[in-house]
Amino acid sequence: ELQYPPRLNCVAELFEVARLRGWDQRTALIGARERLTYAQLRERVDRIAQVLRRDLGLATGNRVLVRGANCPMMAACILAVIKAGCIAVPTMPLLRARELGTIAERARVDAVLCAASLRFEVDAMERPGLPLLLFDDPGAADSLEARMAGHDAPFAAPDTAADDVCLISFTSGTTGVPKGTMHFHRDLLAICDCFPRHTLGSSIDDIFIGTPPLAFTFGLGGLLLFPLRVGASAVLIEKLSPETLLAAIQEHHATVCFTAPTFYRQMAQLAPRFDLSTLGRTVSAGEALPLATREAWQDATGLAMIDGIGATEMLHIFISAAGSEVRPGATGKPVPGYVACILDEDDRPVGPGTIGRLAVKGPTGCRYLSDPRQRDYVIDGWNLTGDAYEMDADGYFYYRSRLDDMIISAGYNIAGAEVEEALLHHPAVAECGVVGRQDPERGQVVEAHVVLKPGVEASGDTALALQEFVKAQIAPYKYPRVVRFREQLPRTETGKLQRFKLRNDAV
Ligand code: 3SK
Repeated sequence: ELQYPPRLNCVAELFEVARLRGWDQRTALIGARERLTYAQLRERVDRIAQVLRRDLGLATGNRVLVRGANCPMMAACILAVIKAGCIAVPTMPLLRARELGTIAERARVDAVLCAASLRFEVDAMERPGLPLLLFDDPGAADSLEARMAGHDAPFAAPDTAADDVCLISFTSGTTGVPKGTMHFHRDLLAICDCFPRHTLGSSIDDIFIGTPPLAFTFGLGGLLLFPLRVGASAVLIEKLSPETLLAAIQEHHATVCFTAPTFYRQMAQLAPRFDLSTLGRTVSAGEALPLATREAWQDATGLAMIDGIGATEMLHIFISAAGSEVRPGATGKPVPGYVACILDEDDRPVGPGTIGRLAVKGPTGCRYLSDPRQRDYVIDGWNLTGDAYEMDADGYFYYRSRLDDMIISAGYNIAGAEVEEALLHHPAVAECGVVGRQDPERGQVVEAHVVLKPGVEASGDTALALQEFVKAQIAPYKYPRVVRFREQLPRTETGKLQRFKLRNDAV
């Protein structure tokens, strides 16, 4: 059982621990243009917090939308909003004005902190009177940095409760309808004290690196909170590609990497060109990890992947496995602090070997911001993540599909992920997504959307070869009766495949 004091500001607590443990001169954040020690980051956070409270007149509980790519200033803004007793509403850099406007309205934001290079969409939001401060805007008269210069550190955090909301994280999920999820001060510490402590095994010597935006809780935890909790360093990369990530791992001697399966799949091909010898742990989340990707990464680097399932609603990873606990094909076991079970359609737990709805309980949980979908997500204290899973007799959990991705064809239940897994083993396939297409005879048929590797012809013969290949690997009734070739697949900004767009032909 995790215990936190009833009065708590999680950011003040992170920095106080860092000060008491003597980490002030250690490197906290490494960006493209600057490197900050713990003391420098704390001072920056304190100055921004004072701008928010004193210049903008914000009060405890006010909400601040933060927009920027992964860089030390973006990290400092998120931390400062929370330390100021306000609620951070971080947003993904690729969001457009309409999406930002919806978030600003739903979260009832009181101010905006935005990287100057991303201001265009904020300006286009048309919310007159909403205070906006820009950062990374050299030479501007009224930038955030100019305001910060007018304040002295240190800043004493206002009194907040452990279960005051400090973060509203929006998820468009894979359905495209955004939901705000609210998280408490104690939640942000709890995720640091679960997965990284018990499964990942993070330490002060670690150098964290990866791709998820800080505005996505996968990145907020993995690239900011987890390192800060143990006195480690994080490399924040603004311009990401498989090559730049591999080069940065080599340059900064990174030890822990967080990214999604698609990135690992691409990196596996390029890995032999880089010295990745410092890398000890590679975490995959954000999407189910296909076995083919796990194997390709392991063959290329010798590293066993740490798979994990998390959710914005749960803040971070709650089922995972590392080291000798890894069982290929399984996501893992509940991270210490969490419990999980499989429920049938009547919300009754089922035993090993039966596919059902994943239910999870732990120190974090779903609290939607005024959304009727709360009723479906939390039942009797259990969070229903929307995933179909199966447990084995040893307590390992196996991903089967998203519940709404289960294809029912001629009476068979077919998990799209299993067909994707089979297709990904074919050497011509770069990426694929499998959905059910309505069919008058079979109810639904399996439809595969395939991105081919460069040089492979998108022809009827290739489609036939893929169909035969799948039939040879898994039960033949699961083969894709329809194969459609695509230049690319529709993904959310966090890399999740948007199957609803494939189903609706909206690609
Ligand atoms: O959405 C996810 O898949 C996820 C994974 C890990 C940590 C956090 C999140 C939201």
